[in-house]
Amino acid sequence: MSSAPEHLHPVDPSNGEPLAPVAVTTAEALEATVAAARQAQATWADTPLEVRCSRLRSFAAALQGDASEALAQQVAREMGKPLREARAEVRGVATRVESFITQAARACAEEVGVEGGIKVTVRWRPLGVVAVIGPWNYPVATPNNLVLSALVTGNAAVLKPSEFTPRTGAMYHALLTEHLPPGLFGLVQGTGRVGAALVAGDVDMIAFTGSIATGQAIMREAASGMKRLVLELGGKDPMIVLPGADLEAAARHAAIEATRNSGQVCVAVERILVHQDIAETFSQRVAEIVRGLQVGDPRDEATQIGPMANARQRDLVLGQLARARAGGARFLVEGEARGPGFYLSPSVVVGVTPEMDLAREETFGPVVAIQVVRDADEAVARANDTVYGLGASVWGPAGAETEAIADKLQAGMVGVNRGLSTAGGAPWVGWKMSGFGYTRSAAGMRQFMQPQSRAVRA
Ligand code: TXE
Repeated sequence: MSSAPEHLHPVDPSNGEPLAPVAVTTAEALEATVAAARQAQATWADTPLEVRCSRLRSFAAALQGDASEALAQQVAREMGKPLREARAEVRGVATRVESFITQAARACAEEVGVEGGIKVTVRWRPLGVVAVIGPWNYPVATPNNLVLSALVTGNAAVLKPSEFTPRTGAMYHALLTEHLPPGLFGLVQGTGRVGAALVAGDVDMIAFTGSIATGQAIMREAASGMKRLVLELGGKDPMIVLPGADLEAAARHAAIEATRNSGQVCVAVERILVHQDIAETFSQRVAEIVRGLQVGDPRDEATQIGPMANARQRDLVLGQLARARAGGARFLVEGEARGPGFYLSPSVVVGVTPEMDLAREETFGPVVAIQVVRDADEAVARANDTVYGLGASVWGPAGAETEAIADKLQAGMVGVNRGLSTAGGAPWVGWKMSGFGYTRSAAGMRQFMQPQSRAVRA
């Protein structure tokens, strides 16, 4: 990293116009931010859990009204998320605080046992400073999950937002840091270079959401210091649809969850595997719903699909669509790119085959990609034929038979006749190359902690 002043140049995805530049953090400032976090953490670790929780509660209480609306507007401006989705993202940050607190209380509880005259206590201690490196697709909710997990368990956190959403990151940081001791939650800005410098810095853990390639780079860099890792990486979530399913509910889920946030969702429906006996009816209904989706300016209240977040992502999706067409896929709905800005309206593609990159690579775009299968066994085989394993869902008759199919899926989070869910304190977790470590749930909180056993002769 250089010490010369540099800037990020974010762009408004709805019109391609430059937004105000954001200064990149210098090497010296990064070091000072991490050092301040480390110093503040020593006191924070000894601060009772109830006090830590009350700080988070006051953040949640403040994230209402004007503050909440300003943050949602910023998300819409910087990444093109339709305003009503952006509002839901921000609202979720405030409402989820209580569940972090509940899980942290479970995670921090000491375990005591006596055996052979020896009293053994297991204490869960914070790791120290957690580097949080965020993506652009949920620029508030995703870093927030990692930052709150770190803080509530007694760690300090230093956030590097995505270079595509730096101001959203800065606004979130300003709102939360007001409720915390000085220095405990730091912010650095920049591209992957700054991210790499943060990983290499004096941090104890890296909590990351983004691409597999970056996750691997972080893992390599972290190896020298044996730093702890929680990585949430890409996904290629399959949705299996079988005879006997509620086809209307399934079609609606497919259409909405493949195109929400322009498909730029970690657990979007990326692949549909539909049984041959219902494929035609299902696909036509999906197409009908998708045709009714409102594409437009993210700040327009009626908009359901805004622009894609950046030109690179739009072009990646257009490339996958062009190659699918060349490979013989058919478009029931033809997505169109238009400017100014990075608009790409949704597509419904049938005749997708397992070799197409539309079936193999993460698309992260507004595309419903439909493959036809002979039976449930073929659906399961294709669903699992991937390096990814984030989410999955299976739609069929209610009961044990459909649940038995879910048992065979290699994904961290599986939904049966619905999308996946983290209700009831379930973890947010990927299998195979979709993740390493996990969050939410008491066990997820413990990823941010170190168990320490103490044996005392009675
Ligand atoms: O990810 P990157 P991007 C997938 C999705 C998308 C692709 C790229 O397919 O098209 O990833 O997205 C920082 N050391 N997902 O560009 O490049 C970088 O500055 C440390 C899946 O956002 O991985 C940014 O802050 N940090 C997904 C963050 O890492 C580095 C969610 C993510 O950047 C770094 C998001 C380095 N060497 C994207 N290099 C999901 N499914 O959850 C970059 N960064």
